[in-house]
Amino acid sequence: MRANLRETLFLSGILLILSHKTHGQTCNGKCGDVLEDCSCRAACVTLLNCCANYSQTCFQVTPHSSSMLGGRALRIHGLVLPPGGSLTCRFKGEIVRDGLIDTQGRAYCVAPLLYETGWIPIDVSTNRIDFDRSGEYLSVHPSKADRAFQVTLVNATQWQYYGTANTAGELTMMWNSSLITADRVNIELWGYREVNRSMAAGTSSLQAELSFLYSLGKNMPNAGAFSFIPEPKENGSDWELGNIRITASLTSEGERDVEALWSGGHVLAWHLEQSFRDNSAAWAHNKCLQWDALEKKLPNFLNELIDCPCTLAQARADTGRFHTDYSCDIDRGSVCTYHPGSIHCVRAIQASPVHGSGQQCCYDIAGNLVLTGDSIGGSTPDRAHDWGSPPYRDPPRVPGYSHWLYDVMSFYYCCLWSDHCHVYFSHRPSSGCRNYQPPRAGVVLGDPHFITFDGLRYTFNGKGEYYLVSSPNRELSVQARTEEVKLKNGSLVKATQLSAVAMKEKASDVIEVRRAEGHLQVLRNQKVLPFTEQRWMDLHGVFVFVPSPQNATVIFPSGAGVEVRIREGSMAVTVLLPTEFSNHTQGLLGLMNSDPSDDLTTEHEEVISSTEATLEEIFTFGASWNISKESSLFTYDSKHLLDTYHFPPSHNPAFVPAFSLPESPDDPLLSDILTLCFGEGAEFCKYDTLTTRSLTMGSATLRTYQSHQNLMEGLKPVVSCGWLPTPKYGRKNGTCYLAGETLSFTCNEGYILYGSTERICLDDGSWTGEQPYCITDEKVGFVLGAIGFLSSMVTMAIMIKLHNRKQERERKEKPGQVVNQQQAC
Ligand SMILES: *[C@@H]1O[C@H](CO)[C@@H](O)[C@H](O)[C@H]1NC(C)=O
Ligand SMILES: *[C@@H]1O[C@H](CO)[C@@H](O)[C@H](O)[C@H]1NC(C)=O
Ligand SMILES: *[C@@H]1O[C@H](CO)[C@@H](O)[C@H](O)[C@H]1NC(C)=O
Ligand SMILES: *[C@@H]1O[C@H](CO)[C@@H](O)[C@H](O)[C@H]1NC(C)=O
Ligand SMILES: *[C@@H]1O[C@H](CO)[C@@H](O)[C@H](O)[C@H]1NC(C)=O
Ligand SMILES: *[C@@H]1O[C@H](CO)[C@@H](O)[C@H](O)[C@H]1NC(C)=O
Ligand SMILES: *[C@@H]1O[C@H](CO)[C@@H](O)[C@H](O)[C@H]1NC(C)=O
Ligand SMILES: *[C@@H]1O[C@H](CO)[C@@H](O)[C@H](O)[C@H]1NC(C)=O
Ligand SMILES: *[C@@H]1O[C@H](CO)[C@@H](O)[C@H](O)[C@H]1NC(C)=O
Ligand SMILES: *[C@@H]1O[C@H](CO)[C@@H](O)[C@H](O)[C@H]1NC(C)=O
Ligand SMILES: [Ca+2]
Repeated sequence: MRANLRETLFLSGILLILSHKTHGQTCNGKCGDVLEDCSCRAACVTLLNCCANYSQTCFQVTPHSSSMLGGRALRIHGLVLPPGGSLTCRFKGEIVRDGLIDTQGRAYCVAPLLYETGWIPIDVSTNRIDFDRSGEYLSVHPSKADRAFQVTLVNATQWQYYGTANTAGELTMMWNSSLITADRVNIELWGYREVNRSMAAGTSSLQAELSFLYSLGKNMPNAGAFSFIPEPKENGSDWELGNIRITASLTSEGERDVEALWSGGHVLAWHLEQSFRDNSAAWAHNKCLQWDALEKKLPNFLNELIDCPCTLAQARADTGRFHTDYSCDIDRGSVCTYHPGSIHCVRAIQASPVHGSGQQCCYDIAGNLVLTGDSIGGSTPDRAHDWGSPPYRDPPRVPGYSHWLYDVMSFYYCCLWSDHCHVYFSHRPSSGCRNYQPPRAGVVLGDPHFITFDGLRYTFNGKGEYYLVSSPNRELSVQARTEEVKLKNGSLVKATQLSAVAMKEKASDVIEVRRAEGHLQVLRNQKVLPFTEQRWMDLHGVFVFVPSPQNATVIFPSGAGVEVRIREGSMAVTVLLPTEFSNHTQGLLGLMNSDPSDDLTTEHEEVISSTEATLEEIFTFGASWNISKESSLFTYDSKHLLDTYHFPPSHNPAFVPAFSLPESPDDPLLSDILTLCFGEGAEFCKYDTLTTRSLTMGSATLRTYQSHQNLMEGLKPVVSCGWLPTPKYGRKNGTCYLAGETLSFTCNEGYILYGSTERICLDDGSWTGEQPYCITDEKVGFVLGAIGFLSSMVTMAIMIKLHNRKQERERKEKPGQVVNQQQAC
């Protein structure tokens, strides 16, 4: 806040004297800060108040991202050095490495090997002493790094199964030889493991370690391809997971943090010991049993996980908590190698708080959750979240690798190299969806129309900056800025539209998404983020996903998600909040409590009746939610923004909108409006067409409204009665466990069914009937013969009762949700 205030004072000063001269203070060690009389923030460039050597001191790098494995040379802008000059790079203030200078004097730092993702600070020195320049680069999950820089393992199946029955021969890898500026290269194997390191005071903790193991080839031609016949290695299973690395041959074997290309992480089947090659199934089974024993000792992480959405529609709509699992993505043709029978999978975005575990949810073509109880393609939870989790670095939170170690290796042991998948599934059962509650959504669209979390619709045309959602209790704030609508011919209208949203949760980075020339611009802590190399960013206390210049999703640890879209230049914002926010929201999107009547509660806690509110009263309500200057999360990086939003009151009292639109019968637009705007949302469409005098805008509003309706449709709660097993020696018809569904059961020939042949899932979340059992004629006969008819029937009845009671108890612990609507499977 101090810096903000100082900036304000300073900015007022600078604008008064219109001084554009540079200032004496330097940005050494201060990049991103605002100083007494000048600024070292990126915004200083447009505000013309940069400190003297800002552009030399605070540098950008190209490329701006690298796999967390490192090896990529990052060019430092604004720095040219004499050949033979000195260049030292320091990452995160602790990893010091020599930089590179090319023949033209351009300076580079090579991204180091890290076990974390996110923006990594770089300081640079040209005299080995003063690190007086700084910048940052984005370290990304290895599987999200630029594929062009990867060593490709040709025929992945052959690599994965090498040494198992019928898989042998030569292995081949390929790379783009022009990315290594050398005629000859070294090809190395690196292995990953997590080792127990003792710490101070007798404690110990696991540490991630990616280490050089041995070279597959030294001084080989940089031909872009390399083939070899792998040898089994003694004690190969000390390192079962790893990567290939290719470097220029001049670098010494295993030298760290040099320019290099890496392959993807993979299971090192081809490097395992002779006993694996002799009988891989037996070897794998043994490993699977060892893993089984280990899992039984490790803490239970399953009860910490969030339940999966019941339907594909819910999973795709709940973007604040679930995100596409790219290994099974309907938008990329549903190639689901590990999940046969599924067409789309999502992962819970946040790792679970204590264990850093992950949830995965896969859906079949009918949109139903696929469960491991029914199918090998079922959704499986992960002890370690594939994407890692803050603060990363320490197992099991290392992105990618921890997951491979805890969840993927064992899948190879139990499911792929041997036939004991039931062991794997016993520790990684699919989640049901009985405890899943869809989030609530509120939206702002068009010339701004609001639909609150409880579904109240209204239009508020204030000009200024307002709280869309404020939740003091959960420390979430989402602020919105509106600006006057400008017609094509340049004249302004007495109506406004959304132009930016800024948000923050707890101590997270501040994220702003704003309109810039028809697309979206995303800022993190007052600086524009580039999305040219990466669509996803792990930031501090927040994730940002920008799949296109028209769409951005901001995701907070609480599960709150903010979707920003731009269509025909018109911005819309959807805020999704999990039900934990109930009773804890205020602002323009209302008090979320399933009661629309109190949504027009002003900042002064005055409730305006939503049924009788006049447009003027709604305007007063909206104005009351103007933000306080101290709490503003916006970036004011132009004179226009300073003059329009920073200096004047947050709610501009001089701007009075037209409260009603003249819908005159001789308006030439009228007949087109009547054809365009019909059905639900027609009123928004009409309003916006008339205010903007543009059918395109009206149509954009209508489409955005329809998208919101589709979202609400997808988010409708559904009732699940929970999974029912297939009776042993029998069959179950159906794999959908939602209200209204019927499951039928039959027994194999020679068996008799006890219990219900049909069970129906009721709206209250319970199944009708009794769980069926299949029992042989002989067994019945044998039991009868041995103990006598009566007592055996009693025994059996008791057994069935006990079993049912146990199931009943489990179900009671996981009650079904409130019935709202049924979803056909
Ligand atoms: C910035 O200016 C200060 C003082 O003029 C100087 O000491 C420092 O070396 C400069 N830094 C760079 C990167 O040019
Ligand atoms: C991949 O390797 C497997 C096993 O060696 C082999 O059967 C298959 O033909 C190979 N596929 C290709 C495309 O080379
Ligand atoms: C190899 O990399 C160079 C330099 O980046 C690039 O121009 C070329 O297109 C790449 N070739 C292939 C086959 O990807
Ligand atoms: C690490 O060491 C500690 C104490 O030495 C031990 O209790 C713990 O089980 C070890 N963890 C692993 C994964 O080996
Ligand atoms: C393999 O492991 C055994 C027992 O741990 C050890 O004695 C031997 O030196 C190891 N061999 C190699 C090549 O690491
Ligand atoms: C712009 O167009 C609107 C309606 O189409 C009209 O009312 C207004 O006068 C025009 N303004 C200018 C400056 O031409
Ligand atoms: C962007 O948003 C639009 C409008 O909601 C949607 O139709 C489109 O699929 C989104 N695109 C991406 C890449 O998410
Ligand atoms: C919200 O508050 C109301 C009244 O105080 C209370 O009845 C209701 O149970 C609360 N809902 C939740 C989800 O906390
Ligand atoms: C703006 O917000 C303040 C509280 O932050 C409130 O006192 C003031 O009345 C609001 N302005 C208007 C015009 O409602
Ligand atoms: C399973 O149920 C479906 C519809 O409920 C029915 O059409 C089908 O015949 C049943 N299959 C068997 C094997 O009973
Ligand atoms: Ca309400």
